[in-house]
Amino acid sequence: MHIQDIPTPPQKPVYERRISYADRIADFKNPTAKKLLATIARKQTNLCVAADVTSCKELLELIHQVGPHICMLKTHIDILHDFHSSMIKQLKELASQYDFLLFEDRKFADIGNTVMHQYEGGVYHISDWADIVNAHTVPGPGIIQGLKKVGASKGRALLLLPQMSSSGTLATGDYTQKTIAMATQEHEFVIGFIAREYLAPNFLHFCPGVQMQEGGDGMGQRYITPKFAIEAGIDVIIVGRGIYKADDPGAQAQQYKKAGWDAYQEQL
Ligand code: S5P
Repeated sequence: MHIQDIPTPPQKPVYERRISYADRIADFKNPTAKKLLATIARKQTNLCVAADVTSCKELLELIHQVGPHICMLKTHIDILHDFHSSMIKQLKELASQYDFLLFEDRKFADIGNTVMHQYEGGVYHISDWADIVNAHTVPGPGIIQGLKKVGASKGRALLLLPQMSSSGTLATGDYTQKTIAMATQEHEFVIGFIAREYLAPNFLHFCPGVQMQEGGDGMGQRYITPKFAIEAGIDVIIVGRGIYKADDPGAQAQQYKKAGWDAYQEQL
């Protein structure tokens, strides 16, 4: 199909039934999706920590605290003020030691040729270490083609953003539906969505903007609770400040892990 032809999908399906993480492994061809689902089932955690700290030391300390309780660590590698390339080796080793996946929240947003270079090269060589990355669909489906060229042969996976957690987001309505349609055309490489609710079958749904109390941060972020997110059909909750700003991030991660897992089990 020509990349300009994006069919509009049918009405959003209603979230009906929770299928266990383990039982969904067979639904995916993408090895990263399979690995993530197996990790969630094995460690009994649907928690991803958003590690938005700004120094390498803080990042490494946080990983040692939360590593045992998470299925995935989400990074913004470009906010580390003292980034050095040896961090990548350490990140990979810790991901293996604590058994979690790495998600670089790069939110690519340019034409295919540009994102290809941003994903593969530059300072961060993201495709060498990030199991999962994400992309906005503003440029159209060419962005998926560019990322796929680099990531597919390495078994990597892509998430799209049909929705955002922030107030006033433009990612609603037709934009949301067209993004889902783009994902459907690339179902092997695109494994899921950043979303606030269940959007489509056979995709994984990752929800940021989660804290124990509903509310906001005064800069547009909108928080829902782990239970609310899971009940809305979310598969992985993403928690940043709710964990890394806590006095004891390890203990706090355990609380979120329990909240997310209990809510999931109640649905089975
Ligand atoms: O819509 C979104 C998408 C993302 S990936 N809203 C978000 O907040 N995020 C990211 O999730 C954001 O960049 C940050 O890293 C994390 C939320 O952090 P928190 O501190 O508000 O929990």
